[in-house]
Amino acid sequence: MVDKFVGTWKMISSENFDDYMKALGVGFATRQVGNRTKPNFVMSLDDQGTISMKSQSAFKTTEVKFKLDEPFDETTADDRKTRTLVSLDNGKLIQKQSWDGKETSIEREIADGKLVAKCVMGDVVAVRTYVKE
Ligand code: DKA
Repeated sequence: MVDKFVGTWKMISSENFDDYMKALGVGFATRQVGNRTKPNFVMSLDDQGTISMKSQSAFKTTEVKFKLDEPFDETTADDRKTRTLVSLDNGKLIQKQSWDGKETSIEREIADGKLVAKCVMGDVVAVRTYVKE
């Protein structure tokens, strides 16, 4: 089921990301870089069921390795230290990050051959779209 997400994806659009970063508490300087950066999202899956998700850019490369439904510690690109859980729900890959009593989710789905990442923090939603390289 996660196979459809595997590959290298290049970001082509990003909507409302500045507001999403503000809602996360990201400072001005990092937001400026975050708004300018067009990362690649690289996902792989090994035969033990371990998933690797990388966000690669000139600004920063981050990688997490995990199994579905098994919580793990993550350090995000903006340096939050989160407890993270990734699960599959109706074909969507849902990444939930919790830190300091807050929670955000990144819901990824494949729509029309594109990978769409919906980033939700409270009532703020950003949508980032990727195409396969
Ligand atoms: C995505 O495009 C979602 C990325 C979420 C990053 C949140 C913090 C970034 C701060 C520079 O896959």
